[in-house]
Amino acid sequence: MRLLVTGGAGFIGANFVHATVRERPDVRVTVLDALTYAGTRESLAPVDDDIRLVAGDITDAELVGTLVAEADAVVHFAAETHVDNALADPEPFVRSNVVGTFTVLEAVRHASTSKAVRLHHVSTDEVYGDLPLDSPERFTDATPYNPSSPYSATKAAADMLVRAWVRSYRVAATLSNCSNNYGPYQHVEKFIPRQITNVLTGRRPKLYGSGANVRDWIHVDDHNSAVWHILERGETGRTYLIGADGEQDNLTVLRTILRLMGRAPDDFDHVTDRAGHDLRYAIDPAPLRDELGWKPEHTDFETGLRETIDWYRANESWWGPIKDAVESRYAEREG
Ligand code: NAD
Ligand code: TDX
Repeated sequence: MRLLVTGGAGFIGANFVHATVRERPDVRVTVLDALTYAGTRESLAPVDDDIRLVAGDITDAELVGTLVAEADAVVHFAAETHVDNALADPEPFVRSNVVGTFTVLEAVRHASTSKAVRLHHVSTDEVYGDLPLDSPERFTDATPYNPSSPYSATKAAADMLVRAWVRSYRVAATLSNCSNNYGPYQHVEKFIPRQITNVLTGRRPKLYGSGANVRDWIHVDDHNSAVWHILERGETGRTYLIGADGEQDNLTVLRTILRLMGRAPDDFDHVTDRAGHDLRYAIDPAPLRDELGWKPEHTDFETGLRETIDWYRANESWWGPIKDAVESRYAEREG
């Protein structure tokens, strides 16, 4: 199989490429990535000799058309992904997430006139908006879209384009909406790596608001094994929700990090809350488990977190050079 992976130099995409090279020697991987601030060649260094990396933008119709024409399948991860950045400047989110997904869809549509091309579009649970705290309710594929932030609105728009291209042009696409990922190679702007690297650099971790907001954590390798399940066994046109029953409030996650890193439970700062901060996400992954037979393997969050802390400890060369700049930007916002 010739597989095109957009956004393969980012957090989830790089882990997906590593796992694919490790576990599927029959797959030839090409990565298309614009190498924005969030994507770096270093994340693909361990598989350098096994893949082709094309530095380019998913809004470049000619380039995307050429690469899709060479592929049997496309997994589309590329996007602007950070909610705080979207609040500060939404324009790149509209461009990469909406126009970029449109460009990928058009390339798949045109290539599909002469051969079969399978597309998997990677999306987020944030398209569903948020749930009340302390309710048993979870998102399902029947939950209406209700995005809160410029980030989630652009991901919702992209999902709608994919659904329309399936219905109108019979593009052979599946979609997935996953909950919050954690693991190695995640940008230090995101919650878990930010706090780990704050501790490692002698800074105090920063908690938005009271920390009561709940996220449904999944290890990145479990997200990626679900993507492979859907690519191989999923039904075209279907949306699959990916989650691993990992609900935790932010304060609890932060206290676990502090304990695993030998810090006192209150050794952190409360900072200005995020505007429009979604309260709670929770996924019901039943169809993925029952129909496609997927199950997560990294279900012990504390073990996964300990391994993630060890990875950041051992890989300061990967995150160290950007840490100060990320914290300076945060300091402007957080006062
Ligand atoms: P990331 O920000 O770490 O990586 C995104 C990658 O896309 C980067 O390598 C970047 O260079 C690339 N990119 C951005 N704009 C591009 C463009 N215009 N052309 C080509 N490449 C471009 O993000 P991530 O956390 O790995 O997320 C990957 C995908 O998974 C996204 O679609 C995101 O919405 C989705 N997702 C993420 C999470 C999560 O918890 N991180 C959860 C659910 C879904
Ligand atoms: O310093 C922080 N302190 C803090 O309390 C940061 C960066 C975040 N937070 C809070 C905000 C959220 O409630 O932690 C939670 C997680 O924040 P993020 O890591 O920014 O993730 P989130 O906004 O939940 O979105 C993530 O999951 C869904 C990804 O960034 C998205 O790309 C994905 O779609």
